[in-house]
Order: sequence, then C-alpha cells, then structure tokens
Amino acid sequence: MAEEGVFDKVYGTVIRSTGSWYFVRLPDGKIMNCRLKGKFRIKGLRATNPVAVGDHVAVMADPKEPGEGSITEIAQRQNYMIRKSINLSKESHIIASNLDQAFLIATLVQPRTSTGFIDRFLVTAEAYHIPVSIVFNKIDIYTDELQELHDALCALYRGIGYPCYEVSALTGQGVDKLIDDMKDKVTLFSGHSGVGKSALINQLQPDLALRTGIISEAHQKGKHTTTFAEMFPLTFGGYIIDTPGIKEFGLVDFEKTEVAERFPEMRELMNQCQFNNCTHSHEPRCAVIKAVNEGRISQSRYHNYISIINDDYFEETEWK
Ligand SMILES: Nc1nc2c(ncn2[C@@H]2O[C@H](COP(=O)(O)OP(=O)(O)OP(=O)(O)O)[C@@H](O)[C@H]2O)c(=O)[nH]1
Ligand SMILES: [Mg+2]
Ligand SMILES: [Zn+2]
Repeated sequence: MAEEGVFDKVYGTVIRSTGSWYFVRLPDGKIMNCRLKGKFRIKGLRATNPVAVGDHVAVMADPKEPGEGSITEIAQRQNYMIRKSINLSKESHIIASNLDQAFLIATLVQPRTSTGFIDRFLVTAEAYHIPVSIVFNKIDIYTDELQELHDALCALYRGIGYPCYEVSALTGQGVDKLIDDMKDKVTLFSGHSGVGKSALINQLQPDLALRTGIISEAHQKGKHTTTFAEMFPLTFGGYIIDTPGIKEFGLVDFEKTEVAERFPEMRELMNQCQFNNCTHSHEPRCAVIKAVNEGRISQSRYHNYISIINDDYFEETEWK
C-alpha cells in the first residue's frame, strides 16, 4: 500500500529562483528545492521567467529525492512588478509577485537614480496599486547641493502621495523608521545596482550578512552583486525581497491613454480636459497642460510622462 500523503499537493511560496531551480517555502517552514513540471505560460503575459519570487505554488514532493520536488501549479497573482529590458531583446521579466509594498531604493550619487527611472517604476506599480515608498539611501555622502536636490525631490514625491525615507545603510540613520513600516508585510527592495539594497537589508537584519558590492571608480555604478531575487523572513515580522539591480525600467505593454491614470496628480485633473481621449500632449484646453504651465504639476513628472507615451526611453543628463 502506498504511503498515504506522499503524492499530495502542498502549497508554498517561491522564495528564490535561479532559473532552473526554485526554492519553495512550505507551510511548516521547510524549503523544497523544485523544478517546473510542464509548461507554465500565463495567458497574455510574455515573460522570461514563468515563475517569480513571491508566487504561491502547488508542489509535489519527489518520493526518491528528499527535499526535492516539482512545481505543478501557480496560483493567480494578486499583483506583480514587471519590467521590460530596453535592449534589442525587449524581454519582460517579473521582478516579484504578491507584494504588500515596494521600496524603491534611490541614490542621488554613486549611482545617480534619475526621475525617469523613478517615474517608470511608480507607473508600473500603479497598474496594480502596489504602494511604493522611495527610500533615498547614502544621505551620509550628501553635499549641501545634493541635500537641496534631495529636499526638492522629497517634497515633489510626498506632495503626490509617495512616502519618502532618508537613510544611510552605512551609519544606520533612518533605518528604524523603515523597520516600523515593514513589520508584518512583504516588501520588495528594487533599484539600480549599487544603490545599497543589500547593504540596507543587512542593516535591518544583520544576521543575513548579504553580499554587497563595490562602486566602480570609473562609472560610479554598482556591478550587479546580487544576481537573483530572494525572499527573507524578518525577525521583527514580515518578509523582504532583495533583487538584482535594474539598469533600465522599460514599461510593459500599456495603452497611451492609460498612462496619465497612473500619474496620481494627472488622474485628478483628467476629467477636466476638453476631450475625453486627451493624451495631454498637444490638445487644446487640456487641464494637465494648464496645470504644468501653472506649476501645479512638476516639469520633470510631465517630461517623463511624455517620454513614456512616446515610448522613448532615455536617461536625462540633468535633474529637472
Ligand atoms: N556611503 C555609503 N555607502 C553605501 C551605503 N549603502 C551602501 N553603500 C555602499 O554601496 C555599495 C553597493 O551596495 P550594495 O548593497 O551591494 O548595493 P545593491 O543595491 O545591493 O547592488 P546590486 O546587488 O548590484 O543590485 C557598497 O560598497 C556599499 O558599502 C550608504 O548608505 N552610504
Ligand atoms: Mg545587492
Ligand atoms: Zn488633457
């Protein structure tokens, strides 16, 4: 008689994916090392990774190999963050799924995070109503000039409704507040390579001892120290997902007319435009253009909006 339960389906959460193997955390806390069984194509979604960290999956244990098994099903995702590479491949990649919130880690130097990058990240998160906070890291190396820029950016994004944090993974400044707001939640850490995602996580939870990189002298950029996404439990409650640095944040299939809905400050005004299919780019009596001219909508946000609807990705060279 077959041992009862051996072939039963168990549900778990993907906590790490290296391409061919997936680590799945089971309800009893044990980790099962799984492969995919069968094809996992989700209708209408072309992504390079069929299964992402955060996915809730059904697994079946391999009766011959203890600790190993296969993923047989993916539960519907509550939400996910996805981006498209802007090189020729134009591949989409699911960064992580089933998130309570995302922290966009940004730095003004070493490396510089542009508002174009920030706004594309925010627009993607808005599609699934994933709350985003912007975490400005490396405040310990600010000059007076950078401090001024920082204050202006925090005022801008807080004004729109995005919380901003000011932290230093090096000195630990501001990290307590992050801990308060991460408790009992699944939080994604994302941003360019070298902004200090892993260093910050080490500050929050030193026993993880994640590998952190060095910033190259020549490019002032990081070198992709973290190479795959991974979810870690936090001793104070909740989970954190560390991810590899992102170079460009390309947007995945979107309708031109939908983009303004993902800019909260534009969303508020759109119904006052003369045309209900207004793209807020050239139309007469456009409430958004009027607000930009009157300084109620920031130039940089509008500039990034236009670059998104024109689908031309470029990094501004100057802060606007
Ligand atoms: N001065 C200063 N340096 C920092 C701070 N946070 C991180 N660093 C340094 O920045 C470098 C990159 O940090 P990482 O934590 O590896 O960056 P990351 O975002 O995880 O990079 P990837 O894994 O490549 O995506 C390391 O040399 C850190 O020591 C900070 O608050 N202040
Ligand atoms: Mg890292
Ligand atoms: Zn308009």
